[in-house]
Amino acid sequence: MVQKLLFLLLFSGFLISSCSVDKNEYPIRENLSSGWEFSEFRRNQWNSAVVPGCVHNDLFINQLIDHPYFGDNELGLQWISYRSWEYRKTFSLSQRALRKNIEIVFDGLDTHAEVYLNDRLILKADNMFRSWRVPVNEYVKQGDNVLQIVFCPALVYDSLKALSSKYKLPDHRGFSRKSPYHYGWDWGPRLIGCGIWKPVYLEIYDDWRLEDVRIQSEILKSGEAIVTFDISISADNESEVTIDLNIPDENRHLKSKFLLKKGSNLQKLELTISEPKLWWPNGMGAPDLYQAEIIVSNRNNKQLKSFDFGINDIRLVSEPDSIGKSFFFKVNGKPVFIKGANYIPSDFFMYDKDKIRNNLISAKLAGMNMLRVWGGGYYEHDYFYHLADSLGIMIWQDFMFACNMYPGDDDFLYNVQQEASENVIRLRNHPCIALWCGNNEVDEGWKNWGWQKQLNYTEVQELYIEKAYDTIFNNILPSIIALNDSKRSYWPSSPSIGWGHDESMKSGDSHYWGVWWGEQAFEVYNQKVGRFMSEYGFQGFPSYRFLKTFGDTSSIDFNSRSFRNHQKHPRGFELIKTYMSRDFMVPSANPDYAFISGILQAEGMRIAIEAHRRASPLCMGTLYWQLNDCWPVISWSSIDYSGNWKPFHYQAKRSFKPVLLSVENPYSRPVVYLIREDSTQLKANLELTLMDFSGNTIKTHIISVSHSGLGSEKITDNLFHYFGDQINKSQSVIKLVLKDGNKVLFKSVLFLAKPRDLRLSKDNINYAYELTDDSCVIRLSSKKIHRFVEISFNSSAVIFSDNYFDLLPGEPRRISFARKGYSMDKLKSEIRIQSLNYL
Ligand code: BMA
Repeated sequence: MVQKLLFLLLFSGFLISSCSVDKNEYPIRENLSSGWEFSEFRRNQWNSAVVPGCVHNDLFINQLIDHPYFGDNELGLQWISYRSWEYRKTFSLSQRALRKNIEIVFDGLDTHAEVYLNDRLILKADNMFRSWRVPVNEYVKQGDNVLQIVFCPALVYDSLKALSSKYKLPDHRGFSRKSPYHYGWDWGPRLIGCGIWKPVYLEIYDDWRLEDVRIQSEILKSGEAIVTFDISISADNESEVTIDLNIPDENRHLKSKFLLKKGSNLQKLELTISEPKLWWPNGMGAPDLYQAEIIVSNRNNKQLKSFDFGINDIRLVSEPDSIGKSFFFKVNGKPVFIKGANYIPSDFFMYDKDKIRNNLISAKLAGMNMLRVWGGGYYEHDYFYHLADSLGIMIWQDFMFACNMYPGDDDFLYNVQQEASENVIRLRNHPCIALWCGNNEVDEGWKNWGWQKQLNYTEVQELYIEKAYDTIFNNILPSIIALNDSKRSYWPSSPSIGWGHDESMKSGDSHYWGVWWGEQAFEVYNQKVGRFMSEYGFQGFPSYRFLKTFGDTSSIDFNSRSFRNHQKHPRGFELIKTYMSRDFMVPSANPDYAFISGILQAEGMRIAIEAHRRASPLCMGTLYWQLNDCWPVISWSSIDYSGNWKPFHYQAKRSFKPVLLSVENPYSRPVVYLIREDSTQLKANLELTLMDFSGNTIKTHIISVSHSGLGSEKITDNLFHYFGDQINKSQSVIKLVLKDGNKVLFKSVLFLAKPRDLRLSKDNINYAYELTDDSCVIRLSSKKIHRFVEISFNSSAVIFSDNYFDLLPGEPRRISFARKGYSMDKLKSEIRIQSLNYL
């Protein structure tokens, strides 16, 4: 019972949903999100429903099912996907609301839905990624109105389509425009639900409507910026309006009169800003934003839109060069090395702002400048992009197609076209958007995964499939970008070439899965470096504390069905163990196993990230798989579903530092590289100290170092040359300190043998606490060297200034974290400190 309660608390995001409605936007905006009921279709068993939401959430909050995330409940809940579900609500309209235009707007319906208003069909929806606006004047009346939505199961729709289609798809989910991951993924459950997943409301107005404002900026050579505002207004008839544009930060105000014609209208306003504050990504400068407000008005009507915009120029440079074809980003004219990760939905079912915020802030804290919104999830909520704008995180935006082939019939193509235009228009004003990408691993799948044979395609079917691919990814999507967001780049498929081909290391972006899927050693990452690494990864367990909430068992039983249900990769556990036994002693106790698994992941990913950074400028970016989880699971993520940073996230923060000393081949022939993001020249000293595990210096050596700025340079060959036979690999380390005069630019410690071969002492770690007004500080020290020191709380996830670090004798560490009301007593009773030494 206690477990269940804890589980409910942890997953409270599941229960809470929120929608933000811009109150100023329209004269009358009637929110229809409350008072919904739902029932299985024609069962007439009505219960209250949460909108925005989904059927699984509604069944759960009405205690009709157990929580789908808990244990192996998912497996017993598959019936939900095969049933039709019905939602209804009554709303009342006053005489005053019966204006010339009454429209009902659904920001998102998941997915195949028929909508009835007062028993008359007003809409058939078939795309989760589109919104729907329906004029309803002829259907509404003064007083009570009944809105009813019937959702038909996507699984049934997919099967029927498969029967009538010219060809089978590798996965029938491709027939529905619904989040691919709902059908199950190698890090997520299979729970194919339905529901009103985004806000629903009425918009009531007379005569005309301010539809959209498109903002484009251009930075001129003179340093000035021209900002244009394309204002779209739809009108029932001719009338004159006044348009006011206010930019308070600049103290600018533009006013113009405009004659509306019947139908669609476009009015352009232009503004020159003489010393613009540019939007820069994290690490390059501030993500400056301007506030703007547009008011359109005449005697009877006044409509307003207020928004932030940024002035920047982000381009993908993909050009033939001596190696193959480059792939890098230029921001405001400057090439930038991309550091980041792939993003999946932050919760399987519900929109959870807190989780999005925690994930994005964690990305920023780790030094990231880009996230890739991966094509198997959904186009993220507006909040996500607003936050990315304000944090300086660039967004690589996939269209929602992943690991499958797609139909090419007219209805499907039309649907895709509408979806793509709408989402490009919704997102294009965000300065964070860096790239539009057609799909995830569709081209790679078609060329390398053997679908042709498995599905026995005829030649004609193959031609149809290729034509559909070409139409969607080489025609429809790029044309939509050209029309609606022409300054931004489009990339048809990620990766551009599959990882089995040498060419993938020379051109375009690469997903490298030879490590993990191909079971290659982590060290292979040193060779397999392409021009831009947009995916690679390795799984790691989340904390043991969190694992214990996955199911009923008080300890983790790897063989239990309940626990295994939270590992979705068919060979996940085996692969972790195989890799673990290569570098670590495999622990028998479960808490230790979880700890080592986390460190194993961090170590593997350190090798990958640093290999990519060392190869700059040949390689110009690294986006690991994956930042976050959408439910409690063992996966490739660096942040678990509860928001806690795995050891990997702390390592990513260290490996993404703007100044980094990175060592290749530490155990055999350590070669040191210096990576800097500053473009100035540097002359510095590298102090090398060979020491034993008690901190005694065996020998020191100083190397003078010069670095020409921006990028990676080798600064010394084989470190072992400096110390010769004084090295005892299992009992000594080399400390590296990079100094500019007395200023320490970077400091690290190099272990010379695999963790399992180190002769670490079980000597104590001493620690003391200190509370300030807003933070807690832990001071740690030890007489012997400690590898991978972990600080954890028993019951709360917090972000420490560092964690899973090495502790050197005579070099105490001071680790801080936000206090969040923790008392000294709580701290003392809940904090745990351990390291590899104790295992
Ligand atoms: C990548 C992703 C996902 C998958 C991951 C791990 O290729 O695109 O499809 O979850 O691999 O297998």
